[in-house]
Amino acid sequence: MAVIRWILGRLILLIDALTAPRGVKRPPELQESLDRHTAQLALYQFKACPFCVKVRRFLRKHTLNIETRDAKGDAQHREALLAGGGRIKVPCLRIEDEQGGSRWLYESSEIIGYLEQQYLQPAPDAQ
Ligand SMILES: N[C@@H](CCC(=O)N[C@@H](CS)C(=O)NCC(=O)O)C(=O)O
Repeated sequence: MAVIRWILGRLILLIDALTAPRGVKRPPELQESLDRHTAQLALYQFKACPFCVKVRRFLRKHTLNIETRDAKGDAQHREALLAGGGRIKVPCLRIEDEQGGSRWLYESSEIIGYLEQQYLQPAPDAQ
């Protein structure tokens, strides 16, 4: 079973690498501003988890530069996920607020929805 899971994981990574989305190109000042906002985020993930691949592809497609943290191989990140989020389940987005507090968002679709709403919607006065 572990071998089959390993093979499937490699296959997912291979397909992901072969079909990687290009990523939007923004004017540098716009990208820098976006990067400053997304610096408060971290994605806890496993490399070969299909739900994590889904979120990482979304990040790449929209050029959202968000730090990814390996919650499988890195014991510190794994402990932080368990302590902060309450369980070892990935993907999980850690959202830090201005006061240094954090919110832990599970579920790939929820994460993508949050990122779309927070960072990819045009400002109301730009519509
Ligand atoms: N519905 C979830 C599924 C996430 C999921 O099943 N992740 C697996 C790794 S691929 C996991 O963390 N399993 C550990 C667990 O559920 O305790 C999503 O879309 O994010």
